Amino acid sequence: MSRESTLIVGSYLSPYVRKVLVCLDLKGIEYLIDPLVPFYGKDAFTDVSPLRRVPVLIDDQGPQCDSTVICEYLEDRYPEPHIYPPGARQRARARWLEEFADTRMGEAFIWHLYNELIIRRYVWGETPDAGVIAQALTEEIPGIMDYLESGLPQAGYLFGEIGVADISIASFFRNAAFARHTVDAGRWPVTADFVARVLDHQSFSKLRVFEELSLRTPIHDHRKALAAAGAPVSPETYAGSAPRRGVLSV
Ligand SMILES: N[C@@H](CCC(=O)N[C@@H](CS)C(=O)NCC(=O)O)C(=O)O
Repeated sequence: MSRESTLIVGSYLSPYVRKVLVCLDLKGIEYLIDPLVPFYGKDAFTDVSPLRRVPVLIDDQGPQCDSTVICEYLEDRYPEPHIYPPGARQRARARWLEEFADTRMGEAFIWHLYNELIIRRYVWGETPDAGVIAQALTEEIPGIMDYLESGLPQAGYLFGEIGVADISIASFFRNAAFARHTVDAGRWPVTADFVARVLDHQSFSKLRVFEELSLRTPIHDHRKALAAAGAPVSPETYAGSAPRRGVLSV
């Protein structure tokens, strides 16, 4: 597909958008990106994303919402190279780990850490809730890390080639790093190595320059700065000027 025919709506700072961008790259699908911070979506954003969440993929088949739906759509439409493993059992395991990452890691790493420290401050101008952050750091994240440590491989990826389960898990650690949280490699050495290995894959590492630029640039200047840095920014945007609260709370 040509670059012009696939549009991704969503910021380089979202772990769910990152997951889709890495999968697109692995499959060799070019795309344009509207790097929308979802709270700034104008009315037309609701038409393509009823929950007002990113990512959204829009192509000749219309809009698709939700990173899991999008990755499965990509796998169905462009099977090679595969991002889900073969066989019912392994596929189910990969989907479970993707779900664990998107739901449980999303809750702790995004809503209770990144959202408190970054979104609350820079989108809403509010003070982070120290209690929510402490609970994430002392209870939620250690529980997640213990679970990952017992199931991740000591070398390579989860199911042979890199795939959606590796990508979904590793993606959240980028946002943890944006919130200045790093894995305690002494306590969770397998997970620390795994995350470093996956994030080092070129489909992740090529996004770094755009992530770091987004982090240090005021939200309204993201499009201009990213286009100047060579990101494939779309000519049109779903962004409006004022932020509004999301549809769901987590
Ligand atoms: N299950 C969704 C979660 C997407 C999601 O929560 N995206 C966040 C950005 S990291 C968002 O759009 N938040 C805005 C909101 O919830 O109002 C997926 O996998 O795509």
